[in-house]
Amino acid sequence: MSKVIEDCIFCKIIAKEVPAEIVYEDDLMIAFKDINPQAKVHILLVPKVHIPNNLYLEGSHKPLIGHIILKANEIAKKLGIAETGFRLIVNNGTDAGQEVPHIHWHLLGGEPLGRLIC
Ligand code: IU
Repeated sequence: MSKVIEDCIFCKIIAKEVPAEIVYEDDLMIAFKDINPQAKVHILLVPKVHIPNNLYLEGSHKPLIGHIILKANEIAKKLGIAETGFRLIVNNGTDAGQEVPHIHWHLLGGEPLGRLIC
């Protein structure tokens, strides 16, 4: 069981103290539906360990990151959005609009998402 960080909503979801529509879970991560979806399919992929954002990742997290990225493919397939395409996004810090300081990957798809200028 991961340590619950006080006032971290995602730690509370992981600890089942706050409900969420979970689509996948294992020892390392949880995936649940975003409460304010920005696309037909909008899932958040969240490691169970509390890492505030990308800047806090360390070498020891490499297997965890690989695991989450590969699970994104599986979840996209399971939800039927793999063939039509999807986007994986991590917001880091204020300018990126990060609201929840527990690293997470947004998995978006199920409809055309528009083009990003990058
Ligand atoms: P961000 O990258 O930190 O901005 O994304 C946070 C997301 O978490 C955002 O899309 C919220 O709608 C979503 N979310 C949620 O799914 N459940 C919650 O209880 C809260 C935020 I607070």
